[in-house]
Amino acid sequence: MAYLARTADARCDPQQVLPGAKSAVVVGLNYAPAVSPVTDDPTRGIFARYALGDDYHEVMERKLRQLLEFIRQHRPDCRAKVYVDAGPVLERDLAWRAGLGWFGKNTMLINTRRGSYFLLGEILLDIELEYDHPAFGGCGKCNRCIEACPTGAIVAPYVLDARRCISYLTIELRGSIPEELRPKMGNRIFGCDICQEVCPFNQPRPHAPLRSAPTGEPGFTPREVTLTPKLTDLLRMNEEEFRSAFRNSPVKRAKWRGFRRNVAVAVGNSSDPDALPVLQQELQRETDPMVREHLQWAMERCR
Ligand code: B12
Ligand code: SF4
Ligand code: SF4
Repeated sequence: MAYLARTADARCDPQQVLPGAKSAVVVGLNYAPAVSPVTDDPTRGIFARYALGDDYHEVMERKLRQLLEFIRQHRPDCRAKVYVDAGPVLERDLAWRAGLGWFGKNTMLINTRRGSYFLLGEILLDIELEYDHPAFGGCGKCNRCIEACPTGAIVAPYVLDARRCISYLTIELRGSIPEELRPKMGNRIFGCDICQEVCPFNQPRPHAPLRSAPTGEPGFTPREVTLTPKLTDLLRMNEEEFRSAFRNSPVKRAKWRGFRRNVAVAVGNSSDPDALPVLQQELQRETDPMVREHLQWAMERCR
């Protein structure tokens, strides 16, 4: 994630991204699914909630472009930049200032009424608007996320060591997963929501029924392949099947070899002796040394 350091100056100063910027319209898009993708069965995989359906970058950008069209009907000459995740923008900081939520100790932006299962996007504008106030709220004495994180990635309240985070290890990391962290990853094969699953602000209460209420966005409907799939079925997939199953899905970011690496680690963590023949077969056809090493590790564990 060296790009974060490379673009640090621009991230801290929207003027460098849009000279003359005066406002940011920040939006949150709910992605909570109607069914839980979590399973206790170690022979099945868990995908992060945001990755169950279509790629949110495209879904959100479409909506933001519509919003920009509306703004331009009123201010045709305004200059603007639309961003979802990928731009050099500190999205959570802007979202906090815009009143969408406050910072949890797990570093997520949390909305007291809705929880944290929402994604951020923004339109930077060179016009002045009526400004909202920063969101008010906090975790109090709760430390559940810090205690629940299996890899110890939340090293202090509000401080995340991304190198230990399962989300980084399964999505961003291109090479080998450090061996000491593999057993702690369980069956999370793409992203991780554990520090959100345990958060009281994601549990619906009579006074806050919107917390984790299912999204109304049809593009986020879970695909069959992302709902607790059998790990050995995923391991048997070929590259073409992977591409077709995850077309227009965030999962393609892990790339084919990264995905196989993740599944191999989860199979190893399942300690399932029935997976041995599949691992053996995959080892025979796999040519990538990095993936082979993870398959061998999984075989040791299943034996
Ligand atoms: C790099 C990145 C990651 C990295 C590092 C995450 C991290 N915590 O820094 C990794 C790969 C680990 C990751 C994981 C995830 N990510 Co991410 N990630 C990003 C990305 C691209 C940049 C974040 C960044 O700049 N981090 C560096 C630090 C310095 O920035 P920051 O956390 O935003 O914090 C700044 C301010 O917010 C503020 N601040 C932070 N903490 C506090 C505390 C207090 C008290 C105060 C006052 C201020 C404050 O100060 C910081 C410096 O200005 C953003 C998109 C974007 N462009 O911003 C998405 C983003 C943060 N990720 C997102 C999501 C959904 C996730 C995952 C849930 C995905 C998953 N299920 O696997 C996990 C959650 C892990 C976790 N607990 O954070 C969402 C978060 C939405 C939300 N409601 O908060 C974002 C905003 C993407 C989006 N467009 O929706 N992510
Ligand atoms: S996403 Fe998972 S690994 Fe990362 S900090 Fe949260 S609980 Fe820990
Ligand atoms: S689990 Fe507790 S400490 Fe962690 S973010 Fe939620 S309220 Fe805050």
